[in-house]
Amino acid sequence: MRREGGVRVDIVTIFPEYLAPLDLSLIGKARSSGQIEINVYDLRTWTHDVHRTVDDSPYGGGPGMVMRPEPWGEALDELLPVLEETDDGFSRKLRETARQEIVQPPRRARVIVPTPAGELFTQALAHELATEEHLVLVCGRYEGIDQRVLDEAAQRARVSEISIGDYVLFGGEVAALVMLEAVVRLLPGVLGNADSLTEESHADGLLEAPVYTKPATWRGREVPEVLRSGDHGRIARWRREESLRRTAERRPDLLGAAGNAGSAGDDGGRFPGSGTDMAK
Ligand code: JD8
Repeated sequence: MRREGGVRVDIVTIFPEYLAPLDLSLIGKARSSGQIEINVYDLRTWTHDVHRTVDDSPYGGGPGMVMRPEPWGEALDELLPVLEETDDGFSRKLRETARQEIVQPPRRARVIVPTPAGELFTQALAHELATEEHLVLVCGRYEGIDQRVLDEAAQRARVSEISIGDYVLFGGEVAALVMLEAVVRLLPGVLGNADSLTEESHADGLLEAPVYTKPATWRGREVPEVLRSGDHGRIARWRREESLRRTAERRPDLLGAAGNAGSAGDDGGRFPGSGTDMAK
């Protein structure tokens, strides 16, 4: 049962078993504690022929098959709240109920369509999706889904086509798992200590520093002395230095994006564009 303020996530796919990992670990715990309700649906539920057909040949020719619009249309008819148009995007019906209950009318559902042709998924987008009340993940296969399904859904929900990266997968299920894990861990109370949210990669736009634990010496390899010094100021500076060094080496594109392009702080200019003030 989803608790007040909990997030509802509906996932539609022809391979429901692909989403089994959502029963595990912290996402599994968040589900059983009601912080999040995740429903996985088999698209074939909304087919009516003996072969439960979900695909057909592409108009205009070309390789592979395309997912038929009808099963998706019926699925989204069932999962998306019916809205009568009002000027500010909230349905008249929902507004009436809201007025009676004097609460903020519920927002439209957010339909997420994983696709290699989508906007790139980022930590910032994960934070945005973590504010949604109702997410509907549309997991395609084959060459993709008839575009009219998304155009139709946009009448009744905010539709976002999102890619998890510039490489090609077989379908949307793995991408849905990636996005859901990134979003669920941002929900209040899911992560043991929320602090770790602030110190991690991409939280401040930089890659995180290397991490170590006991033993202090392993196979002749030492843990950096600074980390065993107990001097939290030195440790913080070392970690910042390591973050900048790694980011400059592996993801220089992030340095600019980390909002401190160009201003050469007193890091001796070792991180052009980092502008970080290391002295403090
Ligand atoms: C959804 C069908 C396969 C894609 C022909 C291969 C996301 N970053 C990403 N890479 N690939 C996907 C993705 C691939 C998908 C579907 C997402 C549905 N396919 C298609 C077009 C080329 N086949 C993705 N997010």
